[in-house]
Amino acid sequence: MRIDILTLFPDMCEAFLSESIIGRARAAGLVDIRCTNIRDYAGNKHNRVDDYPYGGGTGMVMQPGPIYDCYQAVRGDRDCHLIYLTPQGKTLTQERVKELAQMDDLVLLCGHYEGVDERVIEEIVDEELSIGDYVLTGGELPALVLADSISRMLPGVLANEDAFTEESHYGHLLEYPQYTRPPEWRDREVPEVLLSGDHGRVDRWRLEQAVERTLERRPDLLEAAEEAGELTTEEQDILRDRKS
Ligand code: 9WO
Repeated sequence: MRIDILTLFPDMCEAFLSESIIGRARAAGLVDIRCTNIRDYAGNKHNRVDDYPYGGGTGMVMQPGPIYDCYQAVRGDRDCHLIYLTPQGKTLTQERVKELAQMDDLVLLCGHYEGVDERVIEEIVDEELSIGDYVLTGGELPALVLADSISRMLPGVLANEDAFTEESHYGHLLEYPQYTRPPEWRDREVPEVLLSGDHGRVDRWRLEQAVERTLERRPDLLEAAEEAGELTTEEQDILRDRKS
């Protein structure tokens, strides 16, 4: 899969994408992520890409021309899906991440200043996505969040394909608590069951913890899963045991 990020801050994006698991995945050729500077398509000698908003008001708006030209250059003759990261978009979900991970050519458009001229959004944007209800100074961090969430779903990117299967098993539940060495730290002990070596008891305990946490912190997730008939019989048992 190829992901292009169109941004005024390619170095900031590149710095994140060169590190850790995504950096390794790129080096291994598992995902092709490229950052392109919209300013390279300013088309004027002062390299201007923004201007005052028609109708007045504070700040600056990104002009349509450089964004359009940048996109056409990056696209070439490929058929791309262009996503604009904005608080006005639909909220990103893991389900949408999995669907996007099936696509071949994604382009992520990062806005800056007070926004982007509406006409270029109408002209080239296929989808608007938000990563949550807050405002940032630009779309770079949301684009990196999206690129990260998609990349980890690609075959071979995660060391253990476990995270994959676990995720589908615990899809509508929050994660169970995790522990590592030492077995005692600041008077806090690792739950005995995890040291028991009894995999059946461990699995059961983890599922109970996941259900307990979800009921406490995100009851909406369980309700939705129950509604959609997505609860396993084991999960239904735990919920029933708990109520009695
Ligand atoms: C800033 C601003 C200042 C004064 C008056 C109006 C204003 N609007 C904005 C604004 O929305 N700026 C955005 C900054 C323009 C598009 C890129 N920016 C952005 C994207 N901020 N937050 C996001 C974002 C994207 C996806 N999910 C969450 C947040």
